[in-house]
Amino acid sequence: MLEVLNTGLQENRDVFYTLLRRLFLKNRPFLLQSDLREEFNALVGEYDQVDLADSTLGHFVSRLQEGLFRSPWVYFSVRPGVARLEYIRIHCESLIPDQVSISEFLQFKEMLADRTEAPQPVLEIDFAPFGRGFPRLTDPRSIGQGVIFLNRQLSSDMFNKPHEGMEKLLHFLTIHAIEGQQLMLNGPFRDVKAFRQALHSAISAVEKQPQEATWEKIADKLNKLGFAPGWGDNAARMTETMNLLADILEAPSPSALEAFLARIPMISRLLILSPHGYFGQDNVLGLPDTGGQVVYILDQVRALEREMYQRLARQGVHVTPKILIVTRLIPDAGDTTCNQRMEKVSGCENTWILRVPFHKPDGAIVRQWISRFEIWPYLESFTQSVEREVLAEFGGKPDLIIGNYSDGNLVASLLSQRLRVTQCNIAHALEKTKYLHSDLYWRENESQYHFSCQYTADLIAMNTADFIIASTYQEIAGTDETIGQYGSYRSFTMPGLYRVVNGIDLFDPKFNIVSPGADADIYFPYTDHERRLSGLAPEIEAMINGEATHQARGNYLVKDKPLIFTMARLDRVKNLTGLVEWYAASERLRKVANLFIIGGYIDPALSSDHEEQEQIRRMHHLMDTHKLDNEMRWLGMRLDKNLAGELYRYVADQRGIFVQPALFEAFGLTIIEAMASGLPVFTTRHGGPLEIVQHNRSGFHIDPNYGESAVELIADFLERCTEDPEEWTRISQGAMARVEERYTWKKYAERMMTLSRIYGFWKFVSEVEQEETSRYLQMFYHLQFRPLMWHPGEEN
Ligand code: UDP
Ligand code: LCN
Repeated sequence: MLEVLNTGLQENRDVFYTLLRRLFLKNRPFLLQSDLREEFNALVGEYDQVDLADSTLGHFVSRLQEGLFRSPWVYFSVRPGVARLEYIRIHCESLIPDQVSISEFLQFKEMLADRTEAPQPVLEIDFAPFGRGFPRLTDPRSIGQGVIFLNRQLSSDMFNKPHEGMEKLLHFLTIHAIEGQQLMLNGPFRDVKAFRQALHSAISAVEKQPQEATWEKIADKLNKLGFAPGWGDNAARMTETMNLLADILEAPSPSALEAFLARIPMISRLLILSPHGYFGQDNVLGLPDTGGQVVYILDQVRALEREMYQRLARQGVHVTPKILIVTRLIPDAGDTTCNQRMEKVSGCENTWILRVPFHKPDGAIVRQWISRFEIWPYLESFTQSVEREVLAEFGGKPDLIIGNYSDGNLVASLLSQRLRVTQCNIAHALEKTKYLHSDLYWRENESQYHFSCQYTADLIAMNTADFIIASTYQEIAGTDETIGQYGSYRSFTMPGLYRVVNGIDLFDPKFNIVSPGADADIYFPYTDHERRLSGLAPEIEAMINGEATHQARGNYLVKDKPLIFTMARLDRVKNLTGLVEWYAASERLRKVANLFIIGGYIDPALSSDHEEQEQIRRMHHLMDTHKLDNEMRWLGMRLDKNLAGELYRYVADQRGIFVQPALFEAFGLTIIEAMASGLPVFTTRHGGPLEIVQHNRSGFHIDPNYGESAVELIADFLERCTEDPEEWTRISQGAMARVEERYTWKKYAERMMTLSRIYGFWKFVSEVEQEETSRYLQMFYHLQFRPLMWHPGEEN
């Protein structure tokens, strides 16, 4: 981008000079992309030069990410494209730009934040050297398709170094066992050549059998040849699997390797970690820190268990899979089941929620719910208890550990390092992009949010993970305009603590996009009359049109207007109060629709979360000031899933819409639930929803920072629909089709099980090389994370 700027300067030096002067006049050390663009656009208007916006300078400005200002210097971070960042500094008078390193850029930033004249010595974190020698993607468009790349890499390694590659594969198959049962091969084989001969003999032996013959029928013969169970549940399947391996030995191809590895029975014990919040099956959704992650995991395990059963059975392995979801036991759990140690997951055969309490340093159990921002001090002893309990419950080690969110991923890191088990991370939402400058001004936020712990834990967890599942592409790499959630961990600084110059490599093949689904048994189209739960209609009618109670405020005067519906945890970032403000200010909206909100409590005294309490008070304040009680209804209650599903459909029956106004939304399960029900959605363009919804086809994007435009868009649509009902149907059908095509748990489970096998194999073949990273991360954990864990005054 330096060259681009130089050309831009040759063409429009005067404009750039004026731009910098104006930016300096703002007197703000840190300017964001929006500030920089806004000022440039104002200049474009003044200069009245049509082509200025399309000039080289215009292009440069459009790629600016951030500007740091301290006279006479300006430092810019520039984003030439997705997943790329460059740093340029320029003297405001001489206008001579030069490229600077990320380290220099961050040093300058620290000086501005701390108002110092010289950079302070601080630990610099750089994970890049550990990645040397490991394969990396190169095309940003391939980010998030790591497994495809890895397969290609593994098969080409085998092709180029056949002897070494085949030896490793052979070794892997020879020591492979689940639940103590030897599978695939029991050898011994002198070398690869000897194995190849044995494989061909095995294939001819199996081919002679009737297609449906089981392993037991041929076991004697195959055992003698060095084979163990796991090849298939009948002769036909065994032949296929053996032939896949024969193909790989002959000429390894990515597709054969993926197909073969996907068949190896590797996963029968699955450990899922989700410590924070209220993890339960009833009465919890909408409580603080308790939302999509719980829904995601409960739906995920149902799909995964089914897939695990099927895959083991197809390979002829008679083992009952078991899944444990480990969360925190909360003795004072209100009307939830979070005080029970074990809870079976309904709809599953052998999947359990196992709850393990948090302990204080004196050994006492922590009795009450604590915010996800406050749980860091408890995780280490929690991990130790979890290890003990899980080994006992499983009767051995798990085959795969899946962490969820920052806390679960940290525990997953600690456990998988100790037990040497494949680790998968799911972030759900990384907090860093939600709060502006939360890294730079970490000290200011420390007492409330403890971001220093959280970001350190995130760095450790994402670097120890064997693979990472993201729900969307933008979660990893962002868009043309915005940095992705993982992207925000590439380089950042927490002044006085440490500076990160290479925190995570977005081109690492560990990243894979596997999107969650909406439970198709619950969230189905409003047109599917046969499955509708019509018995719930009176309850829903009372929820919408009933009297005001301790759980409901507002009562519609005109009852037949379509509803603008939203439902979320009452968290500031969800911006439900923002939606109320937009509605209150818009005559047009108030005329065509009523507003219906589900979230939090009506009585702030019932809430134990300070952010939620503040939002509850704000909601009341808005309803009072704008006199909304006749046009808006707010419910502070938890719905069970069936009721929620029927409610979406009920709103659709009346040609309503669903609005998701969050300032940032990592993914947004409510959005796909509403869409699956056939409800047109208007959803924030900040985060995953931008990718879920195709604007004006399966819903609409709104920008919560520009409430007025959002309101116009919604009002336009609702007015259009009154004139032409087909308009509503067009978007409704688009929404249902989109979910069916992209967001199903069946697809999720198939992908997930294949990935866990391929990354499991990759971990096995590359374990020795990863030792250095692991040692460095242990040091980072002990020297950085542990001292941050306890906060002054909290030890007791
Ligand atoms: N939900 C609910 N009742 C509420 C609030 C939320 O049942 O009062 C459910 C909602 O149906 C969805 C989940 O909780 O399944 C919220 O997930 P989402 O991804 O939208 O947001 P999160 O809370 O995870 O940020
Ligand atoms: C957490 C969030 O904030 C949501 O955006 C996601 O949909 C949810 O987790 C499930 O991954």
